[in-house]
Amino acid sequence: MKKLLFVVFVVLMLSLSACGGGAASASTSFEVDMKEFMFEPTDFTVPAGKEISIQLVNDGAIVHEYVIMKLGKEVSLPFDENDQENIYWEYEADPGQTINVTFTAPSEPGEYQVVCGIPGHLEAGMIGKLIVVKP
Ligand SMILES: [Cu+2]
Repeated sequence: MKKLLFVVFVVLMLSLSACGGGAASASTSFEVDMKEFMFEPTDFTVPAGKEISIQLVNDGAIVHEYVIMKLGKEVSLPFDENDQENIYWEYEADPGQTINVTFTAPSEPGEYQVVCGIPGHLEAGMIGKLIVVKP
C-alpha cells in the first residue's frame, strides 16, 4: 500500500512539473471585454499554431473590433488602409453583443499587437497584446 501511495505521489509530481513549463499560462480559450475605450484584460498568452476559442463581449455603447496585427507590425497612427495588409485576424462586435468565434494562433512565437480598428479607439486606449508561445 505504501508503495502504491509513493507511485501515486511520483505521478502527481511529474504531472505538476509537466505543467510548470514555459507555456503554463498559455490557454486555447479566452474571453475579452471591449468597451469605451479599453480591452479587459489587455494581454493573452496562447500556444502557437493551435485553434483558439475567443469570446468577444462588447460591453460598450458603440461597435468595437478585436484586431490582431502580424508579428513585428505595429499600427502607425491613425489606423487606416496602410495597416489593413498587416492584420493577422480581426472580428467586430456590435454594442451589447457576445460573440464566440475561433481562429488559429500564429505559428511563430512572439508578441502581437492587438488594437481596436474603429477610428480613434486605439488612440483612446484600446490596445492589447497577444503573446504566442511554443506549445
Ligand atoms: Cu473600439
